Order: sequence, then structure tokens, then C-alpha cells
Amino acid sequence: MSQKNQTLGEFIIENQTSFKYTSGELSRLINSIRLAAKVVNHEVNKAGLVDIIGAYGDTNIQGEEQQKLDVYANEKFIQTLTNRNIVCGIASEEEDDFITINSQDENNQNKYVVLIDPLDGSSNIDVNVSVGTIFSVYRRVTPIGTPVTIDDFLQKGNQQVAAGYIIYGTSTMLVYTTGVGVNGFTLNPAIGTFYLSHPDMKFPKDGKIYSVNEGNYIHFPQGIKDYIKYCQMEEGNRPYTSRYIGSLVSDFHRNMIKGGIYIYPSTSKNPNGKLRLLYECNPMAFIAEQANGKASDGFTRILDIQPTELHQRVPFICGSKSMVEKAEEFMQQVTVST
Ligand code: AHM
Ligand code: MG
Repeated sequence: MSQKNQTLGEFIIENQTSFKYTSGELSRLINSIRLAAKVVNHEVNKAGLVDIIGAYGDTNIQGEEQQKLDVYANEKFIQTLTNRNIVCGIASEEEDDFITINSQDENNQNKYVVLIDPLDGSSNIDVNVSVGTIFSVYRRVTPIGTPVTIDDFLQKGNQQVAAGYIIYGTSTMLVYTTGVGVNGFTLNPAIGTFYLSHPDMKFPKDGKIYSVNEGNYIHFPQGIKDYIKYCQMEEGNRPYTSRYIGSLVSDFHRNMIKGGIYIYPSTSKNPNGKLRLLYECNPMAFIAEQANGKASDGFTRILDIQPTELHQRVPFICGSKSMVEKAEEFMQQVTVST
């Protein structure tokens, strides 16, 4: 029986039998993420003290400038995941192509692939605002013992076996699901241990917070413009409150606790929005659904979208179920009437 103040290590051991593929492998995988999270957390917390922030002088595949801590986090997560003979492939926001891992185990039994955004919202680092790590885990679909292929990564989100995020905020938390609810663990930095602080997290069915970059308003689809106006209208429990950190993990986390909706829609400039399906939207959608929330692109459930590319983008509407359904209604009304 999970209880508050249980350590993450204890929780993993106690709950590994509830995972449908009962083996210790997934537990070891979560354990390695826990370790990398602590290492990255240590570095993120030092960001203001040492000369580690600032541009690294390189650009990633999306043409965005990488920050030093992005590179650091990417290396640490890859290193930690590679060292444990569990993962056979990794895809990362910071890597153009997926990485094949040759197991040191001579039978090469590694079954899992991990997709990761090592440091999301990294433009927030140099102004001391929360950033996060997002991860998504699948079982490979190609035969065990052979090198991974792109098919192992281009799986629908509904095939995820685990997903989670780490939020480096006022405190550091690891929140994850293996398909049986969502649990949140807070790091006690004095002793380096994560404790279960938020058992069985759930989105309130409805909420009062909407999170969207309204600076892009004129480029939004009509359905989203109409929904935003609806949020602002004085009626019932509205107007809602607008809160946008610009760090998906932090905006999502707050909305899950308080009730709210996060929107990154398509825009006239970026028809598929900004966020990446495989290592941003799918893991957040899996967590949202496991917490009674909902995630869609306005028309289709995020978890049912067939990916076609590693770094694919998708419009993203995610949060309290009633709010997402309302936003979808507005999107679909416009399609019907045009
Ligand atoms: P990143 O992966 O380059 O950090 O971009 C993802 C981030 C999200 O965390 C955040 O919600 C969004 O980009 C903010 O974008 P914008 O500044 O366009 O509103
Ligand atoms: Mg990102």
C-alpha cells in the first residue's frame, strides 16, 4: 500500500508487480531516470552560480540555439540510460537521429526504447524560471537482439508503457505513470531522496486557468480564438485566469493540481504548432489521461495519432477534461460552419 513519505525507491519495488510486464527492468529504468534527475537537478540549481548558462554555440535539428544545460542534461540522461542494459534505443530532442544502444549483455535482451526532452523550456534557465525533463517509454516492436529501427520509435502514444516528467522548480519533483495512475515524488535535497508527496494525482474535472501564449493570438485558428474569448467572458465560473510560464512541464503541473487547460495550437506560421509529438505531447497526454484529464489536437486524441517522423510537431490541447472538451467543441464548430 503506497503511502505518503514513502521513498521513490520503496515505491518502485512495492509497485513493480502492478506493471503488466512483470519484470524488474522497468523499475531499473525508472531508477536510472531518478539518478539522472538528481544529477541534472544539481547542475540546474547551480546555473546562477557558475558560468554554465548561455548559448553553447550550436543549434539543434529544429534550428534553435542550444543552451549549455540542454547539452549537459542530454548527456547525463543518455549516459545513465545506456549504462544499465535495459534500453536498446534513445531518441532525444537534442539529437538529430535516434541512438542505438548495443547492450553489454551478450544476449542483448534490452527491450525498451526511451524518448526524451532532456531540458524543456530551456529559454527559462537564465531567468531562474522552472524547467523540466520529459520522458516516454515503449517496448520495442522489432525483434530483441537486433539493432533498433525507426519503427521502434514511431509508435502511437497509446502504446507507451511509462511516461513522466521532472520539474526543476521551487522544489524538484518527479511525476510518472506506468499506466496505473500518476504519482508525484519530491526531492529532499539535503539527503538526495525522492519522497512520495503527491499520491494518485488527478486533474480536477473542470478548472479556471487557461495557459496559452496569447502573443500569437492573431495567428491562431478561429476555434482557438473563440475559445479564448469564451474563457474571458463573464458568465458562470468565468472569466478564467490566464497563467502561462512558457515551460510546458510547469504549466501542465500547475494545471493538474489546480484545474486548467494548456494550449499550443497551430498558427498561421506553424501549421503543426510548436510542440513535438513523441517526447513532449505523448508523454504529457499519457500522464493527463492517467490523471482523469484529456489531450487532443482539437480533433483527434493525441495518443491515437500515428507518428511519421521523430521530431514531428502537433497542435496540443491538454488539461482538465471538461475544459479540453469545450475547446474541442469550438474547434469543431468552426470546421462544420466553414
Ligand atoms: P523547447 O523544447 O524548445 O524548450 O520548447 C518547448 C516549450 C514549452 O515548454 C513551452 O510551453 C513552449 O515551448 C513555449 O513556447 P512559446 O515561447 O512559443 O510560447
Ligand atoms: Mg522541449
